[in-house]
Amino acid sequence: TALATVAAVDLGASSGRVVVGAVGADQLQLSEVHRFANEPVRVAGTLHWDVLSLHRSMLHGLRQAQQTAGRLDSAGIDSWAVDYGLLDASGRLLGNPVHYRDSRTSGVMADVLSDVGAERVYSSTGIQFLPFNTAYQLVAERRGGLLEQADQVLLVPDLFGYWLTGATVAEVTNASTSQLLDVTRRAWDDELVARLGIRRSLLPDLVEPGTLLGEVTSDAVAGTGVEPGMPVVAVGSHDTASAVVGVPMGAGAAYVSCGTWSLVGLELDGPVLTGASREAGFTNELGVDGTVRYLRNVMGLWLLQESLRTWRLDGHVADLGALLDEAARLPRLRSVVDPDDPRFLPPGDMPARIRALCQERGEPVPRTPAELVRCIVDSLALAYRRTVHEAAALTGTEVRVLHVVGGGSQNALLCQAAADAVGLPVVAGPVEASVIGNALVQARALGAVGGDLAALRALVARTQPLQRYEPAPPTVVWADAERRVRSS
Ligand code: LFR
Repeated sequence: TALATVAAVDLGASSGRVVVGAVGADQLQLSEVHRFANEPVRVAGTLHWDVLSLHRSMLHGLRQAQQTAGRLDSAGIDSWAVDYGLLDASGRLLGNPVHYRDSRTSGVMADVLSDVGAERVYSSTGIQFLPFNTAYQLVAERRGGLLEQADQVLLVPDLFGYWLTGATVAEVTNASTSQLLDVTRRAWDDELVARLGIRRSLLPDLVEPGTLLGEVTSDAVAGTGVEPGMPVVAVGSHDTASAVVGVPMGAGAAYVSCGTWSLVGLELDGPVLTGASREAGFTNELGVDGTVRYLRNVMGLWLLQESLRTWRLDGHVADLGALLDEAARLPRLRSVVDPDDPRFLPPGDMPARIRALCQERGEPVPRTPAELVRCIVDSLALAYRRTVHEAAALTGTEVRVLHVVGGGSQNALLCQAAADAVGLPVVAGPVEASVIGNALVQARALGAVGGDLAALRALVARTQPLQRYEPAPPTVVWADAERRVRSS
């Protein structure tokens, strides 16, 4: 039977990777050929992504992939959501793409919502109100004047796809995070776009995952050692969309896609657009095969990543493994915070911010790095508990197991805390769920594997190592801690 050899390019907020996937009816083998840091750069007061460096790293990875595999049947790209590049009429990049954690959007969402109304926006888009959604970034961009000169807006994975093939499209799973799509029709909400003062012609045609974008042009790879002519397939180009394809779940499952963010929720057949859902902060992002990712963004490992960065800047040797071991020996739930406090969003001194919030809330102030790590892990687990319970209640789902995928699935302290907090078994893995979802959608488009998401997930479950964590017997401590965090 057929075997597809594909390159999956997965760009996360803190690192990118190019992985060769060999995918067949009973085979799913991955080999990472290139991994690189994704470090934002602040220039003249604005926080940018270094897209050219990412592009060069991707090309380097594709060359490695072609050399390792001999020949590649296709490539696919996924990345973090909401951010974009602007192209002028001749297809050149206008300005340098801005990071969603930049402060240029501050106050924009409140302005837009007082104008258009949260209900109007949510009942069509189903997207949670995050200040950095593409919609608010474009309004900020309009105020800055650059949007007038632009001809097209391309979301990050679509921008890299364009640079490889010349095709300008908007892949729908990622486009849905813009908060400019009608989630029910899976189409741009033209009326909303107009009300925000965004020219409709800026937005490219939508494509579903599995669509062939085109072939790598010789011009795109001149002088890089990459062979032109390779097909590029649109995958679930939102990293979370690809990750959810890679969750080896069946009915009754919730998931945490645990990387820089923790995306916590369920897969649904259709959106939930009620007022209760809007107020609880749930999003309905579009998924592969007509599905909906019903979830909430929890601040995630960002809190740990930024704490480690702060300690290292201060000249400390901060080793995550050692800190987690030390934290595991400390009493749990001594200090907890709401990880989604907006003050944690921008880059900066996370330990100081966490201590300040503990102080304000009357929580014991964590002093040592290990105490802070314990506080972060417990606070994340507590947020997972609340989110899983709310998602179940809002959708009328009975959740029986929690899957944890992504880098955080390797964090045993967090996985056990999640099992205990939610009161359900945790199945951890795969680590590279986004890469797997990316590779599977390509392989299916090439005809090497068939079937629906259930069949793709069964292949993941058969081939990937998974680790199970049983919940500790139910205690009241998590419920008490939840009340502590939520009391005003
Ligand atoms: C995860 C993710 C989230 C999105 C955030 C910002 O990497 O894609 O799904 O909300 O990054 O783009």
